Amino acid sequence: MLRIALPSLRARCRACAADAGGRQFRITELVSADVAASFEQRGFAVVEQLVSPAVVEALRARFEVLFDGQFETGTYPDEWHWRSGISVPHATREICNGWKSDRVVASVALSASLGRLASNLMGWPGARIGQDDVLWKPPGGTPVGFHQDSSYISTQFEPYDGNSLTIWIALDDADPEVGTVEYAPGSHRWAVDHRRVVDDLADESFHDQGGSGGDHRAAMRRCPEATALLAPADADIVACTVAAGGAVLHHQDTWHGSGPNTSETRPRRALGVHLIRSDVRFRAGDALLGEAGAPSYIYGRYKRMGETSLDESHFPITWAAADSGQQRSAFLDNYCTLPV
Ligand SMILES: O=C(O)CCC(=O)C(=O)O
Repeated sequence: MLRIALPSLRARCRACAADAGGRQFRITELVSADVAASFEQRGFAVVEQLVSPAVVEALRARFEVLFDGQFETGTYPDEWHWRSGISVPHATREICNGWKSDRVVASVALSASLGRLASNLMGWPGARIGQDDVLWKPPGGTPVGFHQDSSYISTQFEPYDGNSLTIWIALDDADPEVGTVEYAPGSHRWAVDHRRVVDDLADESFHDQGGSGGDHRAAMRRCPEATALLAPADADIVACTVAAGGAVLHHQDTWHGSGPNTSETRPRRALGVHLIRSDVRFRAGDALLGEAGAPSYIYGRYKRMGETSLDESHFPITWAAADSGQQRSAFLDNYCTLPV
């Protein structure tokens, strides 16, 4: 059960911060009671105007640069799916942990505002980045296979329940034509079989773009609840229409993915920010030693041998409550360049 102090939630923005050119950078910190209620009941919620137009413009300007392999910090991102001249042009493009390569991406993904928003919504003492996703679905772009973020994020950490949250920020107007994010409402309450989702990780991954007969929702259909609870022909699936600068928040166990971009002209760019509870620990076990239960390959490579604490170099704390005994990782304020 989520610990949401509904009466204390109210729509509020940080005071606008402007750069030397007078552009106003802003990220919403708190969400309305309606958003919190939708998140709890349906497993996702739309937040209009989460970030200001200046933030959208600043992020959009990094896409060509990043996918061209120009990494401002000199550090490669942890994953870089799609390269100009090599990859299929219409494949959906993804960079994971762009925050390590680009300080504009870092400014948003590691902002205290998003960490505070997540912590208030989830009842956490603080938030860390789990990973970011720089997502670019070009005109004609391929679908994203249905999955639960818990299958590759939450299952790596303890305690499991409610330990991660995704904030998907639209950088173009997102609607069904361009393959916006789709959700199975209420699927965060379906039974979660940890062993199954971890074992099936390869099949259910983001990049399984409908291989099973061209159906990008195929992985979800293996859940008994998908047949029992969804209306025939997936009539219950919700494809969220979100204007650029708006966002969708989703629960770690909510089944989601997206269809193809059927537009011939409109790209669908987004920044996914996957935040985790600041006081989680890795599951015990080290994969290199062949130990049972070890974290899987995506996150396990950041685990220190023989211990379960998280390294702030990979999982910086972006916001922490004053009484949490933790604090925002010291290096972030010098590292992040946008005034958000
Ligand atoms: O951008 C998409 O279509 C899917 C994004 C996603 O799976 C996520 O942010 O968790």
